[in-house]
Amino acid sequence: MRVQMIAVAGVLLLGAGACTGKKPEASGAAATAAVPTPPVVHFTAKDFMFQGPDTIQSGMTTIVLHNDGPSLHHLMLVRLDSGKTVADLKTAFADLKPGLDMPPAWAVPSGGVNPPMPGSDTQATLMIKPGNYAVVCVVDVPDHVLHVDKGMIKSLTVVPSTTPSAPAPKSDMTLALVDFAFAPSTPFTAGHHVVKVVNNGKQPHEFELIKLGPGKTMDDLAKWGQTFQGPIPGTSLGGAAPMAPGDVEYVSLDLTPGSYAALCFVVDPASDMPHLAKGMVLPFTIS
Ligand SMILES: [Cu+2]
Repeated sequence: MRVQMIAVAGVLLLGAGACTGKKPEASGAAATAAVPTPPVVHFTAKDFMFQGPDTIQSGMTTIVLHNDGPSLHHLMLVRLDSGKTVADLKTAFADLKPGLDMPPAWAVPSGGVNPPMPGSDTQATLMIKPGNYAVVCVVDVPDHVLHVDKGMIKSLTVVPSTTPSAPAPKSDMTLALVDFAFAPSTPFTAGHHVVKVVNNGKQPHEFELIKLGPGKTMDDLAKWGQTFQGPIPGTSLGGAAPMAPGDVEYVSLDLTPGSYAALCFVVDPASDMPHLAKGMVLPFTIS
């Protein structure tokens, strides 16, 4: 993940060089107009705080999340409407009853990056509109206290970009999120994929990808999911943090043989049940 991140940053640096008037060396490749790459924004999650920029520009953006751990953390963007502030959101989260992880209607889940394992990175690319946002972590492992209530909330101002947005990344498969299931356009296969994640549901949904550890089963994962005690029986490979209906996000994955599960932990307000308990689990195997 680190290597990939550095490669992306390298492309960005090349782009920045072009903007300051430095010309790329003449070559066959230089004759073809380069497709602009979305800018990369880096955040670090720690127990229990975020480090990252206070202001970014709008447009297609790649968010890289580094987890300094030791806990699992994700990064969810929450757009604040109706003049509400990060302080209002803090209060709203503190007032939620245990088990509910979704903020009130004026706080719009706007995607982000699902958890990397401690010491690693995950990333996602999405169109970010101008506005006032909070960056939050609503993971509640291991004691059912939301990390946002332990300090993992930070304001992020998105100002209108002065340059045209980079185009969306090229995807090779689509993963539709519906109420309450995952609907991939093609089966997941080994290798590198850019997955276009689309929320076609009426509720917010997320895509969390876990690769089961050797000898571990879906039963082990379900048991862990009931109590969150002990280490996760696998590896969190990230994915797309909760997105509003209609939202689109692009997730890069490198898949190797093994057993996997796609999960959505968003809570259904009608039943107070996490979507995974309503069927939003997709186990799959790559041979
Ligand atoms: Cu869901």
